[in-house]
Amino acid sequence: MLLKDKKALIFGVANNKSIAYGVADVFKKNGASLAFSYVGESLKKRVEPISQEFGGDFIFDCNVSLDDQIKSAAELVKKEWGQVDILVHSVAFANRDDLQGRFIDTSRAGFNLALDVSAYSLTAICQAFEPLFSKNASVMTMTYYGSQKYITNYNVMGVAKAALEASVRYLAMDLGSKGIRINAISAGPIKTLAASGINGFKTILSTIEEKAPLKRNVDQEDVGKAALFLASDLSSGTTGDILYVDSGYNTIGI
Ligand code: NAD
Ligand code: 0WE
Repeated sequence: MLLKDKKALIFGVANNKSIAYGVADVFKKNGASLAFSYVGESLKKRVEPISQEFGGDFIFDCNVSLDDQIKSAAELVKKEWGQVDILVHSVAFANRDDLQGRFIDTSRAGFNLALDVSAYSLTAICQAFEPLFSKNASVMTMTYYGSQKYITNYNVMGVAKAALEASVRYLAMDLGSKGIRINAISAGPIKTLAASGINGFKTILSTIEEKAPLKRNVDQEDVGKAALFLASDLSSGTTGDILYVDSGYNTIGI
């Protein structure tokens, strides 16, 4: 029970395929208390039963591009829990049109949207929740290798993930003096809602099976187990870092 008596706030469950769902599952099995965010009424209907399944303490509406909603979320969490031990940021969005064709065609509005929801939101959340983080709290976010190398169609999301990963390093310094750690998990491709309808996604999955050291794709449970390490005291000496959960794909050259 690595997370006994720990309170974990989870942003980014959409359904039972979400990476955040896999993380919640492992956290629950290790004794954590959970609370979940959702965005708008349609996702509330999906998140409510998932929260019930995990015996969640409460759910809350939070569009991470709205400062007011982040502030209200922090107020609610303060009232319900008083403090937060673990915070999971598993949120990204870009216009579908910007995840195909040439990156050079990205509009200013599309760029700003992707960077706002997928990168700045981590800083906005840390800012609002900083007073609620317990001593030795652990924050984590989800990233992808398209931040480091060109990946066909990932386009503006690659730029957003590069900003997200750099944000992790700067937030680690600001929060470090309080004993708070923040890291990113760089997951290999997983078939979730955010991956559905992506051109060439099947090719990406089969490339991993063929080329990655482990010769298989990762799943939500692989990510959940890495998240357990980052959430628990086992990672007491690790912050500002990117932990790859990608069957080793990022380590290969030829
Ligand atoms: P998902 O669709 O299940 O989760 C994405 C979540 O983002 C959803 O819950 C959605 O409601 C939320 N979201 C979008 N816009 C939001 C907003 N404005 N405010 C609040 N929430 C918002 O897909 P997923 O694959 O589980 O994605 C979770 C994270 O994992 C993302 O950061 C994604 O970039 C990252 N990731 C995914 C993969 C993959 O292959 N699936 C690989 C590496 C990293
Ligand atoms: O980060 C992601 C997904 C991000 C994402 C996906 C969507 C699809 C639906 C952000 N915004 C949207 N907007 C939508 O309207 N991944 C790591 C999964 C992913 O997405 C890709 C990938 C991979 C892998 C897009 C192109 C190429 C590869």
